Amino acid sequence: MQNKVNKYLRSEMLPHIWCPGCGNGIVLGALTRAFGLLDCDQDNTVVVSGIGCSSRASGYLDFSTLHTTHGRALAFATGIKLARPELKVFVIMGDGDSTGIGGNHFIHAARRNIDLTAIIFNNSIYGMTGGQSSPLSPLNSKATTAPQGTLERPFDLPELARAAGATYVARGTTYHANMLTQLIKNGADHKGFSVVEAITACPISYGRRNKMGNGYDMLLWQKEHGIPVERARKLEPSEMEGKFAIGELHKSDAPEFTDIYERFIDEKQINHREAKKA
Ligand SMILES: Cc1ncc(C[n+]2csc(CCOP(=O)(O)OP(=O)(O)O)c2C)c(N)n1
Repeated sequence: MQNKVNKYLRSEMLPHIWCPGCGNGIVLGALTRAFGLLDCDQDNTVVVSGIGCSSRASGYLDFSTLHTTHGRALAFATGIKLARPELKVFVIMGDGDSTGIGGNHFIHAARRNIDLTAIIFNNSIYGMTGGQSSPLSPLNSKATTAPQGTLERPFDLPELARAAGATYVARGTTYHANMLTQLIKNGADHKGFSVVEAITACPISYGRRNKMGNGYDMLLWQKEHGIPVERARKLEPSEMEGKFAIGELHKSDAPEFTDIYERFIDEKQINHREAKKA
């Protein structure tokens, strides 16, 4: 498997910039193995990212990649997909990138059900800028902008995605790396807007401030708090308190946006030709 996926990495760009204990490399590994399972063609796959530690992942991948502006990865990806619907487009974003500055693009990509696979590296914090709270920071967690703990409730990202119209929604963690690989692969196989939340550790800007230990301790935390969705659905809300479901959380069928758009263009061209003939 490793030989099969090495070709997807720009090894000349390594070593990566991530801190010791950061989980982003595990998400990148899962993503790379998912490319292998999908047998992705490097000439017909595009990886788009926003700005942040996690968004640096696109630079390590050997595809046509775009490292765009903060919060705008989905806008760039939407343009690419509309211009070249035959391309497979993956979008890498951080929790701040996707639900803070990019929250508007996120809900509208979901609303359109455009065929993109979004992977959200959720480290609960704005990592690159040193630890400001994000819309996914847990209630009462500490950040540079909330030294006594944030008073704001976080989004439940899968619920937000599903309610906005995403037709494939999953959540994995860096502890459950094989599951994460499979979730990304299934998301990419699904036609429509797919969202895979990857819970990842930021020991430096989040863990340290919130007394969660080092990268290893934070992986164990994921192991203890991530409950497979089949089991989570049988538990009482009180038993799920502080825990989160992992696995495929939502899957549905709905018209996909580039299909709708192409049909619309075809119809207009036929009408235009007929009008010219008459
Ligand atoms: C328009 C704009 N605003 C603010 C910034 C500064 N900035 C760079 S990265 C970042 C936060 C990234 O956090 P997140 O998306 O959670 O990704 P992480 O670094 O944690 O992976 C911010 C605010 C910027 N680059 N551009």
